[in-house]
Amino acid sequence: MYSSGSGGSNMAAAPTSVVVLDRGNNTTCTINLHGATVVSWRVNNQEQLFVSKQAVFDGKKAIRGGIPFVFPQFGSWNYGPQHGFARVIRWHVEKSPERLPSGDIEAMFCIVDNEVTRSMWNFPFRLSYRLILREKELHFNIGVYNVGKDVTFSFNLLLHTYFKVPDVRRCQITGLQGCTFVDKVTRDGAMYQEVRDVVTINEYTDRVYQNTPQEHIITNVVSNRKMRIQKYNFPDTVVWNPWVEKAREIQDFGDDEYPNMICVEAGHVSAPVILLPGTAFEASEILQVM
Ligand code: TA6
Repeated sequence: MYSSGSGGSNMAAAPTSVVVLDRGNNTTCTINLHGATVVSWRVNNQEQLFVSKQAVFDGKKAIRGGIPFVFPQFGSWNYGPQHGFARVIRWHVEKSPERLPSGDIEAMFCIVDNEVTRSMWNFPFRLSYRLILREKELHFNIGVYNVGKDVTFSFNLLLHTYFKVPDVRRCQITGLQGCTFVDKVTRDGAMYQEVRDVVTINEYTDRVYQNTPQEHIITNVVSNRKMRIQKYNFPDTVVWNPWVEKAREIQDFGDDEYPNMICVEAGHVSAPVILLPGTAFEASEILQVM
């Protein structure tokens, strides 16, 4: 189902196309074609994702919240915008929402290289993004194709997921104990090791955990339930909360919003993916409300 409109809470916006997967039972997933950003995932009418009240939908910058698609660069980039171009360009609908025999809803989105992307990153590629909405799960399957014949390219890939939480100070994240991480808060570029069995957030946090396990659980998400993250071919996990000081600095983020979100992001960012001509890279993630 297509509808024009912002696909987010801020209605005063330039119309962009929005695709809605509706499984029934007030279980839906809404994708804004600007960046193929998932801007809403409702399970039994409970919104699982955080979108800032100050998010803009003018098609000019990344949507602040939901699940921005980070490619081909994670972090600052000399050749283009921070976190790459995928989250700020318009995607195509490769397959409109369709009910599968299982009752789940599937849709596919894609981008291919064009003069805009080549002006920043001069490689021929195709990026395919398949979403499946299940009863209490959202599945993401990503394919990156090097459609060239003679040039190898490398890239980062990450799903920058903003989970909605009643109070981030009550959340616990499992599966990070023993992992090394880069702490982008200290910016000393040093490697640290996580000693806690569960990671909690009580200050400005911006960490890239490396070679993390396939599964994380976040406690005390919406309705005090748990969110299970399973990831495949995403070796890294980024944990971010801007806290007070950074929240004030981010224009499209409310000063009082940081307690109500936590970013736990599956990605391939510590080392780039190196893709030979004519080959593909696939990664997937499953989010499950427990
Ligand atoms: O994923 C964490 C992070 O890399 C932080 O360093 C912070 O910059 C955040 O992404 C948001 O970045 P953005 O470009 O969307 O403001």
